[in-house]
Amino acid sequence: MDMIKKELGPDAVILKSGKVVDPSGEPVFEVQVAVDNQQEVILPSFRDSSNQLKQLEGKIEEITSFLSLLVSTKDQFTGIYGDEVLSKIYHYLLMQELDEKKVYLLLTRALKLVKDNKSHTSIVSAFCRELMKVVSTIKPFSDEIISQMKAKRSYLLPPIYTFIGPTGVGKTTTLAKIAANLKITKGLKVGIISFDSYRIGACEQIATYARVLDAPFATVQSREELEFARKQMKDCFAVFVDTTGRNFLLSQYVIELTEVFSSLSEVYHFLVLSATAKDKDLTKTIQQLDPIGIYALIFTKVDETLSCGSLINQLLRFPHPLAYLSTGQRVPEDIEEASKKRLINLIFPGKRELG
Ligand SMILES: Nc1nc2c(ncn2[C@@H]2O[C@H](COP(=O)(O)OP(=O)(O)OP(=O)(O)O)[C@@H](O)[C@H]2O)c(=O)[nH]1
Ligand SMILES: [Mg+2]
Repeated sequence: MDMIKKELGPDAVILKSGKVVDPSGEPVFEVQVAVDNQQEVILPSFRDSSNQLKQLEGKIEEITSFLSLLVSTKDQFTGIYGDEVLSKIYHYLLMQELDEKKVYLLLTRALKLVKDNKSHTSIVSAFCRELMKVVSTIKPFSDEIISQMKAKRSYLLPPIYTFIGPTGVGKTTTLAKIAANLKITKGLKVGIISFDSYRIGACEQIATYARVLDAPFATVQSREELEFARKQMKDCFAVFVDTTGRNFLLSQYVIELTEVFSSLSEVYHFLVLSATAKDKDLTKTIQQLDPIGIYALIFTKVDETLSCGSLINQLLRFPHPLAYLSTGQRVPEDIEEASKKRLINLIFPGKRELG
C-alpha cells in the first residue's frame, strides 16, 4: 500500500491482488489498483461550458466557411498578402471590425476595377465605391416623400412609425429627436403613442417629450387601443409609436410585437440598434425581427464607439436601409440622416477626397 499511495496518491484503492506468471515465465505478485479522480477533473468543467461549446461550434462553422471561401479564391488571396499596399488596407479594414469575408470580397472586386493602378488611394476609392453599391440608405422624411404622404393623407389615417429594438438603445430619445426635427424644420405635427405596457412609469419620459413638443399623446396597451388613438390623431401628419425595449434574442417578444402590429395598415417599423452592440448580437436581433417587416434601421450611440464595423456589417448582410445615425444624447440636435458618404466616413474618418 505504501508503494501504491506513493505512486498514485492517497485515494488509490486495491481492486485485486494475487500471484501470476509473467511473460518470461517468472512467478510475480500482481496488484490491480484504481484512482477515482474523474469527478474532480472532468465533470465540473463540462457542466459550466455547454454555452461555450455552442459558441465554439459557431466559431468553427464560421472558420470552415471562410476557409472554403479562401480555397475557392486562392489566387486573389495570395495577391492580397503578397502586396504590401493591399495587405495594409486589408488589415486596416479588419481593425475597423468589418466582416472579414465581406472585406475580402469587396477588395477582390475593387482590385478588378483598379486594374494596374494599384496605389493606396485608388484601391481605397474602388473599395468605397464597391461598398456603396451594396449598402442602402433611406431618407424617410425627405421633401419628396413628405409630399407623397400628404397627397395620400387626404383620405387615409396617419401612417404609423414604430421604434422597436433592444432595451436601452435609445428608442425614446431617437423618436423625440425625429419628431422635434419634423416640427422645427418642416412644421409637421406628429402624434406620439407610448406602447409601453411593461414597465410602470416608463411612459413618463416620452410623455414629457410630447408635452415639450406640444404633440398629441396617448398611452396604449393593446392593438385596439392603438387603433383608437390613431383615429384620434387623424389630423396628424404621422403617428410615432414608442415601444418597450425587449430582449429580442428571445422569440416570445417578437411574437408579442407581431400580434399587435401585423393586422394594422401602413405601419413602418424602425429597428433601433446600438452601434456599440456586438456584431453577432446585432445580426441575431435583426434576424429575429425580420418577420415583422423592418422598414429601416437606425443606429444610435455612434459617438460611444471607436469602430463602426459592426454597424456596417449589418448593412452588408441585410437589405434593410439605414435611415438615421444618432450621435449623442442631446435632443433634438444629435441625429443625422443616413447617407452613403457618411458611412464611408465612419470607416475612413477625415478622408473626404474618397467620397
Ligand atoms: N451617447 C449616446 N447616448 C444616447 C444616444 N441615444 C440615446 N442615448 C442615451 O441612452 C439612454 C437610453 O435612452 P432611451 O431613449 O431611454 O432608450 P430606450 O431604447 O427608449 O430604452 P428602453 O425604453 O428602456 O428600452 C439615455 O441616457 C439616452 O440619453 C446616442 O446616440 N448617444
Ligand atoms: Mg424607451
